[in-house]
Amino acid sequence: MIKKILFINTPRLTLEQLNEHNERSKYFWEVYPPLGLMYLSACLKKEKKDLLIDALDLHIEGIKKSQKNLKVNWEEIVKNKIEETNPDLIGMSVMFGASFETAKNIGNFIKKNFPNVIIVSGGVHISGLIKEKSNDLDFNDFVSVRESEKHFFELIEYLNNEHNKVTGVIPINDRHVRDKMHFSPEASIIEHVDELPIPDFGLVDIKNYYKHGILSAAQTVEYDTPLATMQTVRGCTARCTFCSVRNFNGFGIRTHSPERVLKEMLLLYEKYGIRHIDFVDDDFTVSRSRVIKICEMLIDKKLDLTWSIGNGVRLGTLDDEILTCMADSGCTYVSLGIESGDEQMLKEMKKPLTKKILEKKAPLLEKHLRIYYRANFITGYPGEKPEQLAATFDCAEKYSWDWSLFSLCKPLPDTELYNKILEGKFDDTKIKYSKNR
Ligand code: B12
Ligand code: SF4
Repeated sequence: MIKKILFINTPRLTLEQLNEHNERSKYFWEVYPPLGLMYLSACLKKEKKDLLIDALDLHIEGIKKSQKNLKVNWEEIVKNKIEETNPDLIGMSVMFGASFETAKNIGNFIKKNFPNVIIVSGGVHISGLIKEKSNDLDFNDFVSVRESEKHFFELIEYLNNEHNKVTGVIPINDRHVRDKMHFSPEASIIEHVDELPIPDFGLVDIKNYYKHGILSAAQTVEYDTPLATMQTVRGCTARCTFCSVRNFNGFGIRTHSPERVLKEMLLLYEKYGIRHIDFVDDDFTVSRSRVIKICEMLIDKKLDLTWSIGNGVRLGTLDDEILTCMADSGCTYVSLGIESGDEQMLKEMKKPLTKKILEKKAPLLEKHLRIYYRANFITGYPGEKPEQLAATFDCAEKYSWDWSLFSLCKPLPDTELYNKILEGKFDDTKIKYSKNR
């Protein structure tokens, strides 16, 4: 019987980084509240009033210790929390390749020391690994794939013998499985996202996250600004080969209504004292009228609140009116997925961008200087030639982005690029790919 659940957000930081204790580590970390876990918690709390839910955000707990110059030891933090909360089930969020090794070590530690606790993982990275049927997932009893509000809820009901059908969950062993036929691996998509409850922002001490680090939009707000994130769109119109969004969120695109967006923002503002919200959406500007309505409602409210789009906006969706409206309503920062300055490379990446769009839209940014623009570029995409890389650097210089960020291409599990590499469709004999970055 599941009466107590402990959620664990696995850290992206290594012990080496955290135990360095240098001056930089005092304020330089990125601290994103665990939004996915907040959604799961809200769904359960709405329907299952007797369930006790607690959370351990190991990412921020590690940072807090490091900031006090204390040695960080994941196992010690996890052990103390399990002894304090005595959970029947632990739900781990494994979103990044960078957190996978730590997740695995913690999972194995729990399995060994608390063998009665059921371990369930979910999140983008672990969802991407499931097809590979690797023993690396053995620390789990179950893995829930993709968006999991419905899957996790069904699993809890299953474990409590309330029904016999679970979608989107893969049993890793049969310890708690009555019949394998009860499980179907296909993920179910939540079509009408406004039906989802508002995330349980109180699951962690969200009010105080800003005291330990920043969001990527930090250069546009004071360091003492209380911060939070929101997701208002699920999915993306594009299908870039290196990105996991299409395979993870499915082909459609689902947006929250402007009214729901405002309601969530007001809750963060009024109840939790948040003064800057970063939208982690993959396609925030997919609907022009939706964005304009959100901005107008914010302007009407006259809040002491700024906001940003820290993940990535499609340049082609921007125009004078939308940028004016965004800036007037408090937008301070926009991150843009440019990726390459070479037409052929953009085509290969299936990026929804052409040189024509770049030439037409990039100069707009110079007119809207109240917003800080970060352009994201990918270097080292398989097959990229030196002259194509040079075109990317030219593009970074040519337009007036405030910050050009260059990343090395890292094929992520279950993306088109990764799958092509596995199928041997690239000559990658000279490249060493890592699953764990
Ligand atoms: C915000 C964000 C960040 C933040 C940090 C976020 C954080 N919490 O720590 C920052 C800006 C720091 C960041 C950095 C990077 N990011 Co990032 N980021 C995101 C982004 C845009 C939003 C995450 C989010 O809040 N989603 C919203 C919540 C609601 O969704 P969710 O967490 O997935 O949760 C749902 C499910 O996954 C599941 N679930 C989650 N946890 C659990 C737990 C259990 C028990 C269960 C059952 C289910 C479950 O249920 C939830 C509800 O449906 C995602 C893209 C995306 N759309 O998700 C990329 C994404 C996670 N990032 C990605 C990448 C690649 C990076 C970088 C490597 C980029 C780079 N080149 O540097 C770096 C990481 C650097 C490092 N090594 O540390 C990839 C990860 C893919 C992968 N397999 O690793 C993503 C998916 C982007 C993409 N399109 O490919 N990122
Ligand atoms: S536009 Fe951005 S979020 Fe959409 S598929 Fe491409 S990289 Fe992913």
